[in-house]
Amino acid sequence: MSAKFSWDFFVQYCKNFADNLQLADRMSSFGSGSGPSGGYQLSPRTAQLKYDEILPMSEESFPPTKEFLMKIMEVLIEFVKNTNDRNEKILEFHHPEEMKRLLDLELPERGFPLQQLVQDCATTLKYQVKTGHPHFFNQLSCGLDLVSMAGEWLTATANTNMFTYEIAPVFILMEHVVMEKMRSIIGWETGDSILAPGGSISNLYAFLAARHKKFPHYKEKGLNSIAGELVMFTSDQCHYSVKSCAAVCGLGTDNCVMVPSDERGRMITSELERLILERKSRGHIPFFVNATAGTTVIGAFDPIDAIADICERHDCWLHIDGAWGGGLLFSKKYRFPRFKGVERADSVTWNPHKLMGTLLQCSTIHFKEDGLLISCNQMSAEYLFMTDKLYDVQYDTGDKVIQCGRHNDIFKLWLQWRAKGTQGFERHMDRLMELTEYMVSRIKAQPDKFYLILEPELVNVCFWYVPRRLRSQRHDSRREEELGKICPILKGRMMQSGTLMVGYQPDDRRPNFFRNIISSAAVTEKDIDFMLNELDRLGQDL
Ligand code: ABU
Repeated sequence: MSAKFSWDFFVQYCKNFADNLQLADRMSSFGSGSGPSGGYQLSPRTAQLKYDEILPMSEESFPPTKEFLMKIMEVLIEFVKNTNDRNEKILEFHHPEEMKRLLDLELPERGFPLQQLVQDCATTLKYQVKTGHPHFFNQLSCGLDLVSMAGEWLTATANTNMFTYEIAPVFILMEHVVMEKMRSIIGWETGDSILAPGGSISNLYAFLAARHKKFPHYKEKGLNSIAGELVMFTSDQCHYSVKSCAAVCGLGTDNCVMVPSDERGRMITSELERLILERKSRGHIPFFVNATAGTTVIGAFDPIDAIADICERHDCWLHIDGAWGGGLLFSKKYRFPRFKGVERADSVTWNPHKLMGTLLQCSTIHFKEDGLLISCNQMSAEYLFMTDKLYDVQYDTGDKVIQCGRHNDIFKLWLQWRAKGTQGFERHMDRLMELTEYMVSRIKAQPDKFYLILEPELVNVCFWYVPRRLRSQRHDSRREEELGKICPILKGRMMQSGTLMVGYQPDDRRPNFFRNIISSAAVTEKDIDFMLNELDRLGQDL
């Protein structure tokens, strides 16, 4: 793509966006209504129009079409404003039955007019959790990056499918550029990549490519082409999607061997080798090892370099599930030792919609070897992937994947990268890690109120809140049981009050504990102080 083309495209996009904002301002100041009680009123004439009286069905109707879309834009921008307002609640919680009463979810026989649709949008966002709120620490994907969001708006407007260059020429080229850049950050000069619908499916692509590489006849001959039981290995802290590959792809979950992890949640490599040898002695075929770079709960990094040595000795494919931790590849400060040896992997999953803050969803899978994806997944559907098209058909990337239609997840990432630059992403990673260190220091400074479970390797801070009655008790398994019971009650209070969201879960070593995630660019030290104080406010009588 030439620089000129992308610049024109960007300038035009910004102009349109600015025009729209001005119009929205004008409409608000004319008292057309904004905000939850303002009702987002359309003009009387436009309000009662139906969907078939605006574009594309009514060709003469551009003014009401524009008015309708601008009003929707107003609803969205108000949500953005509220999301970033620390005095606003994160959510207005209602139990499902109560929520059903509050919402009108009816699908009518005859369609509603435009005014009702505007209200439907406003009501939907009124009850939606603001995952971009600075006090939302609940999920791996937090935050609302506004450039990426603008990209998503454009994507929705362009409404194209990513299977052929024919219908998505700009986006396909963007995908090439961004994927190549991500591979170079991993440390590969060649290779191939694709965007997939989520980290779990990215991991599945890695599994499929690994099996295809070792058993190229599987594609045509199926199970009969493999004389023996295939076995895969992953740590007992891995994301469940790795085990799901074994179920989905015919190995059976008994052939997804869970390798024990150490007290920090990292795979014990001596155990990996022992288990590979044990399976080999039974005549099985170990072929795939998954190393996790950032486990979901604890944020642990498996020792990639040592695992790569074992994979080389036993001829196993090495996949890195960096769906969560992948963003740290940007950081010179935090990349090592966590990702040491990553360039030795055969495939890497990396989700920009997590640490990088790209809007959901944006998940990538990268392969060191070029050509494997297409060879593994190509079905050559003649109605889509004709080889005699007027352009170079290697750009018809749709035949590399097992799905047909593919959502455009690249533009929002490309635009975000244009805004931040590679350095901006590096700064973002360093900032998230610094905030995590700040949170740890604040927890350590209040040992009566909080108990840090382990020193984080990533932005997951795992801890217990200690209510007043348990503060003088010795910390042992009995106290942990009690602290575990506090978590769901305190989480319930957070949601009822709408002021804070922090996740909790048990793991195989301990009862419920809080897992706080700092992956939003909106968070500051003050928000971390707020979080700890609010936990104490909500929980001290427990
Ligand atoms: N795919 C893992 C997401 C889990 C979380 O956000 O907590």
